[in-house]
Amino acid sequence: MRQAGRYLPEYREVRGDRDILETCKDAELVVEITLQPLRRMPVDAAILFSDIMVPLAAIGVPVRIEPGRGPVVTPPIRTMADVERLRPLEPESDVPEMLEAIALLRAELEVPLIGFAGAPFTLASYLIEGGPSKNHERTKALLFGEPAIWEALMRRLTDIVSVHLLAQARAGAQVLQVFDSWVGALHPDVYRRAVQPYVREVFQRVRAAEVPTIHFGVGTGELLPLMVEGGGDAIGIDFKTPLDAGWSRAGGPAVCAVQGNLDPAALLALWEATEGEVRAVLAAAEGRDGHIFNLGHGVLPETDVAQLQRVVDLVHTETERVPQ
Ligand code: 1CP
Repeated sequence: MRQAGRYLPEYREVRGDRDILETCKDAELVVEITLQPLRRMPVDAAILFSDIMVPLAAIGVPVRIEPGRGPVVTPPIRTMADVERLRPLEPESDVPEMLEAIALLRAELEVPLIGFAGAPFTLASYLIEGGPSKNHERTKALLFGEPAIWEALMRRLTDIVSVHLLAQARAGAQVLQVFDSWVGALHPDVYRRAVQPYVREVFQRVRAAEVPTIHFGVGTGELLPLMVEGGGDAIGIDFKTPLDAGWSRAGGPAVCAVQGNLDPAALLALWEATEGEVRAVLAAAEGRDGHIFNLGHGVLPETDVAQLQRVVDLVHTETERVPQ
């Protein structure tokens, strides 16, 4: 999840006041930061240190990540002329450091490496809003009011995202996660019409990589069946949706695996309370195959590492999958 490294003092030390997008262009730093959480606890997979805005920065979109805020795009992208300036991604020349870091990581890691990208809608929302947004109203206004611009933008982003994911898999990523973090802002009918076709194309193109895929969004209780249709071997269930009900809505274990869904805020409580929440997630999964235990969204920066370590141990003990 986003900000995985942010709760670690060693991450803050390595980053210093360097810009996160600059950090992503240094293969050795990317390797180091990706490995940091694994040195602290025996999680079952590593997530590449990167950000969903990396491929957009790489094709020249004026984006920076503001500390404490997130991605800011100035000027934002709102006209057909703006959209036409988004050129295709050429991973070998645009994100060579990321590909190099993936290869280096594969040589070091004993657990699978997860590569990722933002989904077209979530990327579009940053481009159109110009930054993080609560209600995504400009994005929706464009989607409703300027369908030709919306379609052109989503087509270009679909291509960029697919090419970016396929390159990560070729470089060695063993799982690919697609973050459609903000898609929960949409009515299901709007999702079906204006988002799902593009997400489906991403998953169809990525199938060529022959690696498992995860499809994640927040506030998606109403969208889960449509997200499953969009694609992904596993569907993320956010922390506001009961895992068992969400899994049923997604079609159940015969249709897809699920990832989730501890409330990240539960990690801030006393251990007894945290433990109760972890056990509740495990109980909802009922030990069925196809449950990937995870947080229901990104880890909060103020989280105590010891709490995460205890959660990892508890999950391993309870699921009898303690690594050797
Ligand atoms: O090690 C890790 O943290 C994993 C690498 C990672 C991932 C998977 C980062 C680094 N970003 C992401 C994905 C990401 N980035 C998502 C999708 C996952 C999610 O929903 O959380 C999103 C929406 C972003 C955009 C983004 N980047 C935000 C959110 C802003 C908003 O709209 O609320 C923020 C705060 C960032 C900055 C960022 N990216 C990553 C980190 C560690 C940080 C924190 C800032 C920093 O350390 O400087």
